Amino acid sequence: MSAAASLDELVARLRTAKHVFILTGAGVSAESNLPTFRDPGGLWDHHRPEDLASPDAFAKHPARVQSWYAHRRRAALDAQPNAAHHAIAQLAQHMPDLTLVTQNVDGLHQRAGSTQVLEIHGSLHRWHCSNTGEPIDDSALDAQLPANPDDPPMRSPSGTGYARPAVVWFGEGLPTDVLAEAEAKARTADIALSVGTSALVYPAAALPLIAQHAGAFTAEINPQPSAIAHQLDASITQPAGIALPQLSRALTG
Ligand code: BJW
Repeated sequence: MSAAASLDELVARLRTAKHVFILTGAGVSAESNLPTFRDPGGLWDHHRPEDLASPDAFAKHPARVQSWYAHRRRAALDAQPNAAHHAIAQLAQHMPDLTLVTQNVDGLHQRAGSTQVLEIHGSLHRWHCSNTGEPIDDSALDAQLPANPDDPPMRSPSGTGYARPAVVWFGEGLPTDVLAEAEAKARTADIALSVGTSALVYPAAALPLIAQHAGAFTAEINPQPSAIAHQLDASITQPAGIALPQLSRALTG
């Protein structure tokens, strides 16, 4: 089926859908110039995940992990939401019930106006003490996070641990309540859309399949078919910043 035919079918289905479920990944922010993880030139092209996005890496070299996340936090704050983020926020205002689940930690969905975003991999914009969990104020981050791996690591205000971002590293559990809500919403969806994710990381990648198993029509929007594309009902091989505004215009214009 062509991308245009899939898009038309999706629009027709969305017109009568009661509950829409959208899962997003790093590809949604690619057009805001934030790199994805696994595309050529992506974050994992330059770094090994186990050196930066794991509890072991943080224990061995907190300043290296902190400085990498400090750079990504700054890049996310400097980036602007793109047409895909805005289209999702607009769609939500015209659908009876839309659940947005994101693997992204950049906060761009919220800045585009989406509310109640389920951040299953956490956020770059919340930091806490690695020992006590005590939240750390933004203003302290700007002043104290190391700019370079060789700078001293930032300790938490209590001094008993280090500042860490509230993101989910490999081997860590996802926030239980957020994941449970995402799974429950997936089970009641009429339509589940997977947008801008390689669908290689679990349990996130299973969410559209949970929706499908419970009876939802499933589709993805991704210029490159993801690992689960062959299992979904439709695949729109376009950038999110092209396909989502088309969907939104067709439904709201
Ligand atoms: C565009 C585009 C455009 C480009 N428009 N698209 C089952 C099977 C196998 C393994 C496992 C399993 N269950 C668990 C595991 C282990 C592991 C895992 O999945 N490993 C696999 C990699 C093999 N999972 C975990 O460890 C998870 N934890 C867990 O399961 O815990 C169990 C537990 C329970 C209780 C106690 C203790 C433990 C945690 C996973 C955490 C993932 N963390 C990261 C880092 C987050 C923080 C950070 O940002 O640094 O999350 S890794 C990274 O990958 C990040 C992302 O959210 C995640 C997904 O990546 P995403 O978004 O899909 O990006 P890419 O780059 O992969 O893809 C981009 C896509 O965009 C591409 O397809 C492009 O084509 C597309 N694109 N431009 C639309 N314009």
